[in-house]
Amino acid sequence: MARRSAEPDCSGRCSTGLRRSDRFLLGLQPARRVVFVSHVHPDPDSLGSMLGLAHLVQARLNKPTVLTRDGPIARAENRAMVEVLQLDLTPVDAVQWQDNDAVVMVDSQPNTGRHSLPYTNRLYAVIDHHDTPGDLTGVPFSDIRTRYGATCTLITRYLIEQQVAIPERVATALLYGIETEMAGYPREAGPADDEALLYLYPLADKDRIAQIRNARLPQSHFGCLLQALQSSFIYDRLIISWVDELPHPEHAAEIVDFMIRFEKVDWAVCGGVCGQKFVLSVRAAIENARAGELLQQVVGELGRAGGHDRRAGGCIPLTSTTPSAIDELQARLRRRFLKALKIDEVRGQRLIPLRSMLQNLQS
Ligand SMILES: [Mn+2]
Repeated sequence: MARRSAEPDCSGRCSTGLRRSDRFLLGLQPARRVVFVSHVHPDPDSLGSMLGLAHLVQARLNKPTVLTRDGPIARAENRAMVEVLQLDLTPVDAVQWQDNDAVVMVDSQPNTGRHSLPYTNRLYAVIDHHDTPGDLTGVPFSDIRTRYGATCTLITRYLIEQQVAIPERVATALLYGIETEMAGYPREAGPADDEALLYLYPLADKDRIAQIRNARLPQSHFGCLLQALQSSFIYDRLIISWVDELPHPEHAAEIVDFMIRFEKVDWAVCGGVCGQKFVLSVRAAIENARAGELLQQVVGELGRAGGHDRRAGGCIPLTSTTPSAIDELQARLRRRFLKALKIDEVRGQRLIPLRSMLQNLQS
């Protein structure tokens, strides 16, 4: 198993003897309020990280905090997390900015195209674990640990370092945040992630976790899934599924999470139109897949992409959503995926043969 090795400087003590969590808190002293931001359509790792850091700031500095969301939260489990844990999230474009607000970005980096925060000049800190490097110029504090499976792991370490007691609600959010980042096989996790999970488990509300994990699905999920199954083509170890219209961008992620379990493939790609954008999601079932880099290469100048070793997402702004324009884009992306994965451009094979689809229609 090529597990992630431990960070060489785990304690993060620098020459001043301060740990990273000390420096993080020290720099927040002049702030009147701390506003937490993350990437678009925040996921459990973002939500857990914001909640965990807000708890640290309240406990250690006794300052008011604001948790935000950038765009809607669509995935059923993520919506359930917000409801079950009663997370109070302010839409990022509705924040009443005040002088002396310090902004802390978690699970994302500035200028990666993954957030719509207009005030990156107010950024005090960036805390993240993504491979997708952003522009950290002028940001006083940053802690980027790409070896960690989750940003929540890093936040849990801050709380342990600062000896701050973790209440049940915060522990539940952090645990679920780490757990979702480690879904799939092979896991993208290391000893630090497992340590954090062990620490949080006795503190978390397992019934609430079960409630979130088994969130009820909207009707649109099944329509997208059917379209994806009917459109899926297999090319060697790759399966590509197109959905005409994605009511929520996160349906693409739900579909690849499902398709990657197909025993004959190592790569699953799903794409579909969501408003004026073409949304892409990728999963890999092999180690050192570098899915984030692969998707960046495939999307190239057409849009933006990023992610991790085995999971990636991207989006392409559309100038036209006519069927022929979408067909053309799909064909282009398919060619690029095949090229990037060094798969001969042969005729793909349908996952579900047309014959059986027609039989179903007739009966
Ligand atoms: Mn994350």
